Amino acid sequence: MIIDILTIFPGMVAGPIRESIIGKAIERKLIDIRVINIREYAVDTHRTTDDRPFGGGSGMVMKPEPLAASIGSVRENDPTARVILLSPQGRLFDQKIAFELSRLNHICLVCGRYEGVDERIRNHYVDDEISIGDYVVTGGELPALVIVDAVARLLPGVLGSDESLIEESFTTGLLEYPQYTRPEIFESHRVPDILLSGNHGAIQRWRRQQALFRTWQRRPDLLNNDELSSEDKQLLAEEIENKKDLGIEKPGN
Ligand code: 9WO
Repeated sequence: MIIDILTIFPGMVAGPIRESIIGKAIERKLIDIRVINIREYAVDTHRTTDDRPFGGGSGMVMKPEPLAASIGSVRENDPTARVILLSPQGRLFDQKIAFELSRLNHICLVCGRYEGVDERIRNHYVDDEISIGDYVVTGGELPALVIVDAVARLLPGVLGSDESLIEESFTTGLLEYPQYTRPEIFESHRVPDILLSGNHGAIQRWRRQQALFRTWQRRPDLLNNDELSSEDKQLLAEEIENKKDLGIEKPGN
């Protein structure tokens, strides 16, 4: 897979990519990430990438020409590349979109800065617009890194075989069950007995029940009741009763 990142701050993305599992995936030629400085496509003597908004108001807007030229250079060597603008107005990124992108041969992530990009870029140069969430950041670079990380780890061979198995079991659409490691007693708090029992059937059942309960308690939006088996419904109902008896009820925060 080829991932192009268009930015006026190439240093902001180069470091994190080099230092992560993505760096290893690049060395192993599983991904090719090219960081392109939009400023190099600005033709005036000062290499200007921003200008004042028509209609007045504060702040600056990304000029269309350098963005158009840099996107154009990507498209002309691969017309099939999916050009994606990172923007608070985009569709909300989730694991389903990560899978969708991981199936493409070439994506081009365009990072906005200042108060935004000229609307004509959005309308005539961009194929797709993605947001990583409803909060204000100073530009698209960190959101682009989030997407690169989430997509890269889904490519065949990027994760080790152990991690790939874990990945599969996480694709349940539920939150994680509670995890413990040594010591058995930490600051007087014990690991649940069942995890020390050696009864793998009982452990599996407990983990499934915990995952169901946590999801019900903290992220009910992720629970689709129609998709739960009758055993899942029973496990969840049982745990809701258990926790009620302990005085723990919704909401979980
Ligand atoms: C403005 C805004 C207004 C109300 C609620 C949330 C809001 N977020 C923003 C905002 O993030 N403005 C941009 C900051 C202006 C252009 C440069 N910035 C930016 C953010 N580029 N890309 C993002 C971004 C944010 C989240 N997901 C993907 C990209």
